Amino acid sequence: MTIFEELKARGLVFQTTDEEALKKALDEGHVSFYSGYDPTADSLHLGHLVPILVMKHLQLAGHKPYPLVGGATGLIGDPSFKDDERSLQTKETVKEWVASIRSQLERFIEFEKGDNKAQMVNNYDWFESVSFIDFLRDVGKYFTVNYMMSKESVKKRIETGISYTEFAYQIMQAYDFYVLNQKYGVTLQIGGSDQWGNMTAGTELLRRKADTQGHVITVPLITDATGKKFGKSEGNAVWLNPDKTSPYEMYQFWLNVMDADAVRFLKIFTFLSLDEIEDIRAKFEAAPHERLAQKTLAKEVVTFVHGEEAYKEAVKITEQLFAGNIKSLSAKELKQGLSNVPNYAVKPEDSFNIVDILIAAGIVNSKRQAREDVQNGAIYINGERVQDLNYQLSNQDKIDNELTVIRRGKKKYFVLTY
Ligand code: 629
Repeated sequence: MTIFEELKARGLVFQTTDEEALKKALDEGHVSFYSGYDPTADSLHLGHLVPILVMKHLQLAGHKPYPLVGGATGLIGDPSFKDDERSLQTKETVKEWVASIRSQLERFIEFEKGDNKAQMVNNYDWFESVSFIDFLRDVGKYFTVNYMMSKESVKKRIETGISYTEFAYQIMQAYDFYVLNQKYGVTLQIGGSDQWGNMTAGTELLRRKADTQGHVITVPLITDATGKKFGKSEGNAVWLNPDKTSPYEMYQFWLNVMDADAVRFLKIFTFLSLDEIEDIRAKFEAAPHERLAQKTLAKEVVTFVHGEEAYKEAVKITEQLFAGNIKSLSAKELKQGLSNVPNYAVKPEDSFNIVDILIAAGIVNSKRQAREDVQNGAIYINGERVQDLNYQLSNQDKIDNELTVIRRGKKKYFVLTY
């Protein structure tokens, strides 16, 4: 199987420019390619992972990646399929975000070894010194306003409103493709399907200004089996920065993938061979309740993004929480595993009596209810049932001197911090 056939078979190709020419280029030798990431936040998220994985597949097949951080384009704002104008971030903020995104990208592909090792580029390096006059004369001349307005990605905004700043974005991205072609021989750009308009503006500029054929591959925008946009956990983006989305949370995200999506996602998000995935599919379909596909997905992606240690820790947290073994977990692990449960910061003047603390922490509403719960055996401190109405919380109940876990009933958790 060629790399292009492999990408297609995995569901990683949505659309391409002239397919025959693209296949020929990939078959014939080492293609230098690029894919861009704008600093619109201090971290990448799961939506960015698909083109990163395609970069990795292409690199493994011998092609040379030029991941680009948009130090310049991040100061402008890509309007593609956005309903509203973006608010501009300060230059300092964008600079900080460039640094974080750059160091995230560095972890996913090979930058050290081989003649096709990746090279990071930042479009600020060439936009910084290009003059407005030269840009309009040397780049703007190749684009008619009619062409720029006809892009699906901005069509709606032409009616509802778009600044000249954001409207110019597509020719900035086009110019990047041209610069990377001239400097490094880059002839292929990868991006999500929302990037088609910007990327083909680039091949247009390559053709007209350099008489060169450039290629584009878009990856599909991932949706789940119900057609919903993928990559959100309880309404929030799943970030690649472990301080924003813990490895445990990401692990849970993959574990909870619907059966109907799991095998498709294995092809998209892991590097397991299609044969291995076929094997998993057969076992999974014979015993879906064992969730082999989800578990494999969670293992592969969390290990790829956060490393093996973090993956093992996520499994440990999941298993111990499930078994109610609070004491076998550290405060750090409990904070990951219970990040979504209500938290109460105990005040020095609070009573440490179990009944009082249940009320102070808002775990129950009345003294009567609190007494009843304790007596009925519904209250657990760090996994152990407490039925004594006179129980006083003490230092022994503080895990790592930091927190106490209270459980009410089967699985309602609360955390006390000190
Ligand atoms: C200069 C900037 C370039 C080439 C690309 C770019 C960035 C591009 C963009 N991409 C999205 C982003 O940065 O805005 N104009 O958040 C994002 N991308 C990954 C995928 C995407 C896309 O980083 O292409 O489709 C998400 O899956 O939205 O010379």
